[in-house]
Amino acid sequence: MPEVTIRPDDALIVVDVQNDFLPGGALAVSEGKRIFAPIASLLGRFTRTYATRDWHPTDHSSFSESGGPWPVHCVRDSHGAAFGDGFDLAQVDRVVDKGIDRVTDGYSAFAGTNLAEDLREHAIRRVFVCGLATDYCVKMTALDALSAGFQVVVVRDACAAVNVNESDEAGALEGMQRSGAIVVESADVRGSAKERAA
Ligand code: VGL
Ligand code: ZN
Repeated sequence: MPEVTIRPDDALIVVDVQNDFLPGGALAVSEGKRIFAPIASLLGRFTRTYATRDWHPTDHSSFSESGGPWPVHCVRDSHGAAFGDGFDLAQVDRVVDKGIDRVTDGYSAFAGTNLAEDLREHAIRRVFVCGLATDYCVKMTALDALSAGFQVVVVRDACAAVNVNESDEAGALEGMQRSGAIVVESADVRGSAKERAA
């Protein structure tokens, strides 16, 4: 896999590292815990860092009781919607809430948010995407970033998949690459756009 060096016009987008997507949560990604160390290794190295939150109303259309595919998850202000312990929010410049109205599925960090405008305001041209889940919100965020004209780097080991079907992770990575994203490992991300404390 390729190496990539962080530039001043790069931003980091950490997608949905929330209790409900972590082991013990309502929609747990079984390997969710594995992403904490790779994410920690990325935090603090970007000009600008975003963390998204799935932030649903109690009657969200994606919930099975409303006819959707998922169990109730990430209801706004609930424990399940809170960021997972061990995710260092102090290193995040902006939290982006998504899926806040009843009918938007909210997979993409760009859907119904002003993330694209915020990135442009800060002269960001490339985004590094990581978090949960590779096959839903990470994928849709990466694809929308490409559509909005940003270059996209997906940090594979800093993501984990729901894998409703066993091959969903591979399919998602392939789909993102086919659309123009670069997929790297966190160990192959070099440099920093920020002065780091010694
Ligand atoms: C997600 C399913 C439903 C995700 C969010 O964060 O990938 N998946 N809502
Ligand atoms: Zn959701």
